[in-house]
Amino acid sequence: MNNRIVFITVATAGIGKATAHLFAQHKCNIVITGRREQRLHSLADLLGDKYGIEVLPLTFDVCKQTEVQYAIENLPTNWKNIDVLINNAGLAAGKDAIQNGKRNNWERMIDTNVKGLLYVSEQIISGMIERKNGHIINVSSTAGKEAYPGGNVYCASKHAVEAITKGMRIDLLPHNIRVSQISPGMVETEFSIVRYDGDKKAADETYTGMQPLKAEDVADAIYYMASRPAHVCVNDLVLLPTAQSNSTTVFKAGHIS
Ligand code: 8X3
Repeated sequence: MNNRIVFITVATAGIGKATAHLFAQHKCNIVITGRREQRLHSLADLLGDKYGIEVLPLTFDVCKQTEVQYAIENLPTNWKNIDVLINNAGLAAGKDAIQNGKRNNWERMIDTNVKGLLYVSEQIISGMIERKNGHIINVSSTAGKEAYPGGNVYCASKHAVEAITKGMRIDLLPHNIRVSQISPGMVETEFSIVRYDGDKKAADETYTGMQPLKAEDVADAIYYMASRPAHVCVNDLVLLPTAQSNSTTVFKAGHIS
């Protein structure tokens, strides 16, 4: 993977950050994006110093199409040939039953998980087509496989990611572009803190009594997909903690819940 250019959306925390570290360790040059400029620049400095690679921090919100387009159209020439795009930006907001759901939460999830992924991909796919080379890795979820109580719109957004992944793979087939997806189950990151709007107690309870995946476990699987030989495409990698068999069946504190 030496000297490959890897573009990771929202690398300031969680899976994105762990993935940035792992690809940097493998001597890739990394574009990291996010909205939190200070965190992004600190991470860029850290990765560059620690691994001796080039890092380009790009501050934009994936939900804002014009910001996405401006940032990617104006990439410095030596950063334009992106080899791997990792569409990591995504969130869950709320876990209310559909009848109690908040419209603002629905919009945030659809804007980030679906529209954001499309806005970024659109800007990067054209160059990959010209070069007849590229790999897109979409971070989906087990929520893209099945619905669960209170998951409604989050699950819908991840089902959309799964459909977009499959569609991309069909449409980009003649252009030698690999399209992969990773579908993790429970991963302990800021995910649940965001989902429960900062309620740390509710977030902690999600994982109490069981061992969830770590961001590094998911990064490891993403790196595995990206580092296969060019003729191999891992279409989908479903990764769950040993203590979870599907979205609704988890072995917690000695009981199935
Ligand atoms: C994260 C997994 O089970 O919280 O996407 O939906 S879950």
